[in-house]
Formats: sequence, structure tokens, C-alpha cells
Amino acid sequence: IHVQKIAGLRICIEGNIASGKTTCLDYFAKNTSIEVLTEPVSKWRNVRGHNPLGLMYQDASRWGITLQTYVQLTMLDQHIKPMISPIRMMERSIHSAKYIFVENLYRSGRMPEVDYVVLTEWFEWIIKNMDVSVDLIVYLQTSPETCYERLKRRCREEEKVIPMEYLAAIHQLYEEWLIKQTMFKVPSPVLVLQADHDLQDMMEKYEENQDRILTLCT
Ligand code: DCP
Repeated sequence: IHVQKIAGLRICIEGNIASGKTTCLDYFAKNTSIEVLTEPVSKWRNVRGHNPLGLMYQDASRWGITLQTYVQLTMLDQHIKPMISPIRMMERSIHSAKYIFVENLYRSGRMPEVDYVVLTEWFEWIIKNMDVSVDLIVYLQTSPETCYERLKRRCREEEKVIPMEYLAAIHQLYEEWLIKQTMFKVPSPVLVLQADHDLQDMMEKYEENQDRILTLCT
């Protein structure tokens, strides 16, 4: 790769819960020109001894705003961190936090309108005043069934309560946002990778698509 030509690129890996974003990022982390930022999920599970992720799954109406306010902060922090490599890849983004997760809580009636409006005001302020731009979104497109299987297998304590319908709703919103592109602003071009395949096949797919990914955003 001609690194100089494509310096300062920001790529976000997007997809449903347990769609394999971490595996994708692990693959690209081997490339020394790429700096990989993983999703700050450990922070969402422990902020000064509190677990807003766990609370949200126990009672979304009460704790959805708490978790999503903190997600928005940690995502903003990731977006504006000075880049230390020519290419940055990050897991999800402030955009999907708002358009997928906050939207889902609101649409399913589990976030009061006032919470949604306050988060939206914050989000719009950030978009206007901070640089959270993205050069390419890689969308790992899965079926909700595949994610459900993977979720059960990995057994993260907080996620044991997630039903199939929750993954189906997240999937639907991702499709609306990145494929149909009818609802919300898409901040960059989108590369769609079918991600239902097993780990080994996905690794090969990343290898095949590596150059495409890096040239698509130039
Ligand atoms: N989450 C949320 N609201 C957000 C972002 C994430 O409620 N705005 C939740 C969904 C998951 C947990 O946080 O329960 C972790 O998110 P991911 O699914 O993105 O992380 P994974 O590790 O599951 O990704 P993958 O399995 O694709 O590597």
C-alpha cells in the first residue's frame, strides 16, 4: 500500500451484536499501518464500579438514557483521539450509537421522548462542533439468527437476556440505515461484506477485500 497517499483514513466496522466485528478488527490489527480502536465495552460494563450495560439490559426504560449518554461520550472520545497511524479502524461509531441503538430504544417504546430529545440535542451539537467524520463504513451484514447463535455461544453475562427479536430489530435498523439509506444520514461510502460465514472463511474474505477497503476510502 502507498501509505502516504491514503494517510489519515478513518474506517468504521459496523454490524449487529456478535456479527464478528472484533474478529475483523483483529485481522486488520496485524497490519502495521493500521491502528485499531476496539469498542469501549469494558467501560460500559464498569464505570467507577457501576455497570450501565447490565442495568440497561435489566430495565431499558430506566437505564437506556444512562448507558447511551455514556456510550456517546466514549465514542466521541474515540473519534477525536489524535491518530497515531495512517489508517484508523474502529468498532462501531457515534453514528450507529445514535441511529441504531438510541433509535431502537425509542421506537420500541423503551425510551421516553424527553430522553430521546435530550440525547438528540447532544448528538446534533457534537456533529456540528466536533470532527466525527468517517471515510468508509464496512458493514458486516449478518442474519439475526447467526448473531443469536454466536451470542449464546459467547455467553457474556449481561447479554443472556437478549431475545431474538432484539437482534432482529437492530438488524432492521442497520438495513434501513446502510442498505436502503432511507432514514438517516450515512456519513461515508459503505462496503457491505456478507458475514454469516464461519471464522476461517471470514479471515479469507478480509484478506481478499483488504486492498479494496483501503482504496475505497481514498
Ligand atoms: N450496545 C448498546 N448500545 C450501543 C452500543 C452497544 O447497547 N450504542 C451493546 C450491545 C452489546 C454490547 O453493547 O450488548 C457490545 O456491543 P457489540 O455487539 O458491538 O460488541 P461485540 O463484542 O458484541 O461485537 P462483535 O461480537 O461483533 O465483535
